[in-house]
Amino acid sequence: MAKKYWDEKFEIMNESDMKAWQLQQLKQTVAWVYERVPFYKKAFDNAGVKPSDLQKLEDIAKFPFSVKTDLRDNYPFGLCAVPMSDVVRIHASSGTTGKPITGPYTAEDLNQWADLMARGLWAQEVRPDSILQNAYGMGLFTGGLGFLQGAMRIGCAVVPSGAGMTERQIMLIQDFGTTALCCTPSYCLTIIEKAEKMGIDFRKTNLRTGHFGAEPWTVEMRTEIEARSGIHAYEHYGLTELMGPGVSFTCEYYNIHINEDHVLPEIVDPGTLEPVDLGEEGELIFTSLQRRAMPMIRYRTRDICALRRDKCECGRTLITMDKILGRSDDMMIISGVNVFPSQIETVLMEFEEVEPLYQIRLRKKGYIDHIGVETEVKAAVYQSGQETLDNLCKKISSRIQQVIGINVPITILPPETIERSIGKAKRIIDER
Ligand code: ADP
Ligand code: K
Ligand code: ZN
Repeated sequence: MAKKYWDEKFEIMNESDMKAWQLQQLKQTVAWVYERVPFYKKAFDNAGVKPSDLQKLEDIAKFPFSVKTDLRDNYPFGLCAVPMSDVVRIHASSGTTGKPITGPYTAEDLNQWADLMARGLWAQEVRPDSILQNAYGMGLFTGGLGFLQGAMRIGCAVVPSGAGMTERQIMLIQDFGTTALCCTPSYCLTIIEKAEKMGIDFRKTNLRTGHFGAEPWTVEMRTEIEARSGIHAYEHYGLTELMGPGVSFTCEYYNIHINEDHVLPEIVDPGTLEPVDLGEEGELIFTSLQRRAMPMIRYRTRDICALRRDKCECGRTLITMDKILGRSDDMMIISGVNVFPSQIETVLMEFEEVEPLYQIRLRKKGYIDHIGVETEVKAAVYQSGQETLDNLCKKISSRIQQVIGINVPITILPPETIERSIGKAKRIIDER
């Protein structure tokens, strides 16, 4: 019989065993960086803590945080804990927000990463007889090679199509009988839109699962993808600083399980940096537990979500995280209200007339930030006259007012105006 879990030992480990495992790994990792990375030695010394202060898991709270600028200040390899002779690969972030973040790996780091990717993909129905089309960008970005290695570990037939050339993606799905599609959720929507224009229904192909990640997307967006393609839309989450994708993955119940045998999660209040309770929203913090080339200690991801330890029907005991509300970098303060693009997305997706395409224009009037939301509507709706469109804009505005509490003007752009994403969609156009 085929196994249900890729790594049963850790995926269904009970909480106390997991905590014991985490503590043991944590002690080793903290000592590892203290001895090898001057940045951490100095940071620990300044905070008056030493690796031996770590007696129980909660003691992690005594250790200093690390942030993106620490990586930038030590660019490119200042936080690397091993000599280059032990590094076998170096990835870098796509640089959404400035200079790239580097990610060096030892051979064992790569091995573990591949295994974690296999764990997630296995939970998402990928098997040796799957045909997996990997449309994440190949190269420096961790997405492409991360998914490739995980799929190879399972032994499925990988089609490394890379990002872009959308018509060719659709041809490959049809001709090769692709069963699993890996890409960003926004690129999947680009592919679906193009297929619809070509008169192709993915329900009539072998495509069954999508493995989406690398950017925030709402439940409403996921539902739209599933309704328009007939696939089950699974999710992956990760960041270059912590290896890339492979930090967490959804099971069939859409719960996002964190690979907590490899990364220790915490949630803190982004203002006070004090830990918050399970179920409470805050900034996600991770400490590497097994990585050796560049272990991160209490790394502030700037991603906002909550952690939960609820029982999941899939049987996995791995802690879960809520869907990411957004990055704190993308948080806008409008009329004193904190707004994330995902909140706008949720409202827009309530409207059947609206396409899942939008951008938020951020402007300054005097000292105050204002936003305007631009979206596209279905072609038929667009042709139905200015009055209809004006009414629709009013309806969307008043719904945003009701849900988020701010007044936002809506502009409906002509079809095909908003740039179609092949990777991470750009939601905010900052004109300040
Ligand atoms: P960059 O910072 O250049 O985008 P990364 O590829 O390392 O480089 O991006 C990691 C970030 O992408 C995460 O911190 C998070 O903000 C976002 N991300 C990745 N996966 C998801 C996901 N499933 N849901 C929401 N956001 C995600
Ligand atoms: K195979
Ligand atoms: Zn589950």
